[in-house]
Amino acid sequence: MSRLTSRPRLKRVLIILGSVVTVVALALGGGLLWLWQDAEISTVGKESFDNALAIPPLAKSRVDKDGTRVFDLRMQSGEKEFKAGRATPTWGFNGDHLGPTLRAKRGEKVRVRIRNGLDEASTVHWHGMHLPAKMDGGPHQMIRPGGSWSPHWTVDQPAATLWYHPHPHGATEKHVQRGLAGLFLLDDKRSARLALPKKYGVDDLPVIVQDVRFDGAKFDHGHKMMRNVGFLGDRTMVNGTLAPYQEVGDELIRLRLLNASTARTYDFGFPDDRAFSLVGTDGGALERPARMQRIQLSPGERAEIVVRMRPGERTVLRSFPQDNYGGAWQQRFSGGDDAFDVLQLRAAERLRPSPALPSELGELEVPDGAGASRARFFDLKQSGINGRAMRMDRIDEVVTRGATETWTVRNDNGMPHNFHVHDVQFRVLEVNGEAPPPELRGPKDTVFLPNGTTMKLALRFEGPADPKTPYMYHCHLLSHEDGGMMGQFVVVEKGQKAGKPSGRHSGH
Ligand SMILES: [Cu+2]
Repeated sequence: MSRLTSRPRLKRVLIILGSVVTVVALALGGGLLWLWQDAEISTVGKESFDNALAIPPLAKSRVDKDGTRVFDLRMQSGEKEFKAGRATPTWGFNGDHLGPTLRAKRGEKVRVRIRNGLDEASTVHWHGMHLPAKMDGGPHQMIRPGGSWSPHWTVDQPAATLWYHPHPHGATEKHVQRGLAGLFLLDDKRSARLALPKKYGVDDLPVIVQDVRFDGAKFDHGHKMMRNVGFLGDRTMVNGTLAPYQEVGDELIRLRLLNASTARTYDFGFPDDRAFSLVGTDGGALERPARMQRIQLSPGERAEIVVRMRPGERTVLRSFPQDNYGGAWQQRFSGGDDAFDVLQLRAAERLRPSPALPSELGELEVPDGAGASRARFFDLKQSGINGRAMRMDRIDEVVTRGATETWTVRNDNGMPHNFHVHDVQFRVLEVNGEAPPPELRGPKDTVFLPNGTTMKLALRFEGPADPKTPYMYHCHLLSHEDGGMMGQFVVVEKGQKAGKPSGRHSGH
């Protein structure tokens, strides 16, 4: 009897089980499909371009009795209307959002008097600058709320587009996202002589690109599911301007592109695929202009490009989808499939003639690896570099002043990373065993390493020696950096040992 009834019951149970499994599988599949489709962002063709681009003002400075150029920066909180009638809480330098453009010449002594008017401790780091470790503004040079700090150094490097931003251990992403960032332009005799567009805000435009997402009037800094690169916004702004346009009146326009986003990598170009000339990378001029149609920049990287305008035209600086993230999954969830209309350029009906670009820009000062005395290896993992998460009281690497070294950096961590080294401009010798492309042939301080990339770099450490105060090397995807993807090196005299890191907030 029981055997006769158990068969249909078993069948019913199997049918129900099968249905439940099917429903769950469909739901999971549907959820994944939704996540996959929801992850792709495009603002192409959707931007109104009805806001005039803000040009960060040049910072005022004065020259001291001893010839030092002195700047004042105050970190402060405020509000800014990115959208009319909606006040967004922000942070800025000498204003509500972002900061003025500092400018100095090679050979000049500079001092920046910084006051922290925030209710949180922070730092100001000079990204790309060669300077003593104590002046670097890394996590060991914290400025308490209400406190001040006056780093000073002598500019001794070629003309370049550098920038400044906070670097407090564990909170850099938040401080940059709220608006603490600005440009630091360096000039030299060569840059004064070269026939490149150089009228700031006219034919030489600062282009600070950041992605944002709004929650009503407020910034939404939340990380979405699967985005292990960190924060990815759903639109871009330039110099803090949403939907920006810029009127231009010259044939040749120089764009100083800075990716000041926290995690997003862009691939810049124009909708008509016009070629432009890359004239500079992170640390200054290339040997000669390189014609290209796209330039990829990961967080922290800069590029100076010169683009030719046609009278009366409107064109758009666009970021295109990227296909080199090392896999479809990473590409989708790390922002590689996204596209943005970033900045509209509106050319006047009659354009002022620009001189032709020089065919040679000059010699590189970065080392070529000859006579390297030491090779080091860096394995990039989100959990830490070379298997170790950042510790404020641990020196990871000790380098000798004046030494040239080669650093091999590898990412096989299954997600994009990049690599930034403080104090130096380096040369990329190899990318996966091959000669680097033109955009990696200039002076660099930050390089993009998608999964499956190994780069060999040549670096020279000129000092001064300071065995107790470290410089940082780290991933510049800021939530990775905050999470411990950072290490410390000191520069010492030959035979000298590293000391214990000093600094008010060491041992964090
Ligand atoms: Cu990273």
